[in-house]
Amino acid sequence: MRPIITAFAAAPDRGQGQARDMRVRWALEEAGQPYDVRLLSFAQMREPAHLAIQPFGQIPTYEDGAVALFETGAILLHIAERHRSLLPVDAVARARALSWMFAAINTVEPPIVEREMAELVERDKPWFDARLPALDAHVRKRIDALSASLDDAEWLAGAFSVADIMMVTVLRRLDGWNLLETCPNLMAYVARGEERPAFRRAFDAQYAVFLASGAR
Ligand SMILES: N[C@@H](CCC(=O)N[C@@H](CS)C(=O)NCC(=O)O)C(=O)O
Repeated sequence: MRPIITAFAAAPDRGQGQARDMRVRWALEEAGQPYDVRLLSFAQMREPAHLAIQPFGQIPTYEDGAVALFETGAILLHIAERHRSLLPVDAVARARALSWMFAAINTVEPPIVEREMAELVERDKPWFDARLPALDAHVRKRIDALSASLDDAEWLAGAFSVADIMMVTVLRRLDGWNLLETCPNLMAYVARGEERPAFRRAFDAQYAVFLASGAR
């Protein structure tokens, strides 16, 4: 069975590829695995059929007949385990790549999401301007460490891997914040990811959903 993933019927980012289905689409494209997409409204995301797969009522999910998964870390790991090109074969190198994949979602993404949420729900609050520098500093601490670690390497763990799919999609969330600009190697890293044909196919597929929604 072709995998089916879920995605927003109307993504709040207006097709910029920042919703988390983008990382799943990209992994499937890298793997050469065709897939179908079930588009969900916010109301459908709260319905029992979706909650049975994603208990928090979020996207994306992944179903392939054998498994029904939520959480992009679990989904990308599952895809990578089925398509050897996405993780090193050597056990030690594989473990290192997985460390980076989890660092992307567990260490780098949280302060980025915290800042996004503040922009979204606290922008008009009296404390917002005072809070912003601390939020930025938390993000900067993470990206400075990442930048030092990546140094002049092309990818995080040797050859391109699922870790890079996760990290590049996480860093793309910084678009428009002028925080990556002091780390030229990370800007080049994100650009390298975005230049991959599989990234472009994934991006175009989710952008087509935005165009079809008529919400220009
Ligand atoms: N940790 C989850 C996060 C999923 C998530 O936050 N999805 C967002 C879209 S990118 C969502 O569904 N937001 C709507 C909501 O939380 O109600 C994962 O990595 O899959």
